[in-house]
Amino acid sequence: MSLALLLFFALPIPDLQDSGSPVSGPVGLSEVRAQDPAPTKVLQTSANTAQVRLDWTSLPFPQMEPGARLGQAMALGDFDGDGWQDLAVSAPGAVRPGGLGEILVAMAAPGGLRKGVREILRVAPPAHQPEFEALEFGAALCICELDDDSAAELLIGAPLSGNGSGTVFVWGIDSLQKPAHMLLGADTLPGRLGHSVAAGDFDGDGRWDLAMGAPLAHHGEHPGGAVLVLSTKAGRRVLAAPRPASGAGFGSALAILDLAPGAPVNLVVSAPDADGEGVEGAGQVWIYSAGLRPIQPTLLTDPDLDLPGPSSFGRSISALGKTLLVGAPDRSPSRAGVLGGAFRYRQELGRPVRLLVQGEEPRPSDPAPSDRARHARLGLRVLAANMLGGAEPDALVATEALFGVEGLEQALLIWPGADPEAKPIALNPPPEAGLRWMQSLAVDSLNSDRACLLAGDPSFGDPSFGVGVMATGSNRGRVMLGVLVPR
Ligand SMILES: [Ca+2]
Ligand SMILES: [Ca+2]
Ligand SMILES: [Ca+2]
Repeated sequence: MSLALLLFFALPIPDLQDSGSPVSGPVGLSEVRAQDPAPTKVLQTSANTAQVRLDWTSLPFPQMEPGARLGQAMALGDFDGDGWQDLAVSAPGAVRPGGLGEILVAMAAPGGLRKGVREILRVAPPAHQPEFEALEFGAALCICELDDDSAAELLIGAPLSGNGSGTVFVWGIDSLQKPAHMLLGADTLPGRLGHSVAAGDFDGDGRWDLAMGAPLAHHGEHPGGAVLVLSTKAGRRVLAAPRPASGAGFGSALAILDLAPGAPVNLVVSAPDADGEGVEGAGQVWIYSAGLRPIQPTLLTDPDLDLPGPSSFGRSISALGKTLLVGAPDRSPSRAGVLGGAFRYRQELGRPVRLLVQGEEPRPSDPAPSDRARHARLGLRVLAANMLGGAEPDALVATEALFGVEGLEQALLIWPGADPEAKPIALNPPPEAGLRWMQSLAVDSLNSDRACLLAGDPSFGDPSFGVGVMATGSNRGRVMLGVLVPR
């Protein structure tokens, strides 16, 4: 990044009230709801386990200390510009001189991560600020391009820094040996700033812009979260929660929707704790038009209007190209228990086509259907990625416990993108999988003849650690690489 650009980003926000929030209320909202005539397909979840499996190996990161949680977040990017995607992984609980959190970057060997790791770089927060500690450094990561060279930079959220105000760092400018640079200090937009990060050219000037979620922010008269956008064309802007309500969690997750190659991208912002019409915690997802034009963003909500409880629609979101996935892990189609769900939207003929992926109803023959179903939480995490080789992105959907797949406590399902009618494939977990073995996910499909899945497991650790009812393992964490092979 040039010094001028850094200074541009470092300018103070003149007035949060006049920062150009494009929304003021519900007037003119374009809502996609159940009555939308776009076709809805309810896909089956009877997972097909017969086709492929993952061949797992552990990436050679050094062993972390207990509580480090390596694998909490990850981002794939070519940080040295050699053409092979490297992997940045955070350990936000690692104790370091600059605070809590460290990022390890696995530099891929020629041939990609699947062929090996050439070097591990360590990125810690700057240690020279005695009055300031970075906390939960690396809780959110994404790649960005700030200096227009062939090597990616890394955007790093540290949402608990500054008493929970939140800070954002950037790493990889000029030299990979330099520590992360603080891009935004505490109190820029207090409220867990950096809980989520995303980057892309929102304003259409050809240069990358940055977005950072602050889901607990109160922006002027707008409680309920906000997103800070650093636009190369328009400067700093704050997107406030479009329907102001405390606790909505607007900015909890961000995604980039790229509907037309070469055109500015759309910014997708979720508010998974927002109330719906008569339903607490229904959840919302907002799509801001390319160019961040001052018009109402598009609202997506759970298509079922009569859900009995919270849905948490938007707890996880992921986009690739024109495909948007939305996870709703708390949705319950009946009162039998929490099953969860995930939705796939694709822009076709100017109207999103909604594909519904819904958790299974408990079967009457099941001995304790409600207990098992309550923990399903399908859609806890979603990832749109090219993994199976089709023309359309595949949908990876994680669940805490999938009812009906033998032997899997947590399950990762993949719905082929090429054939929307196809049944999902249940991917086998790595050996000794921790409780959250798919906390973070990425697919490296550019550098290998066969795609590989990267799974961050911050819960991994010594099995004997903390024996007892509350035993959670030592949470050292690890990162697994799974190569898709025929079964
Ligand atoms: Ca590289
Ligand atoms: Ca660069
Ligand atoms: Ca731009």
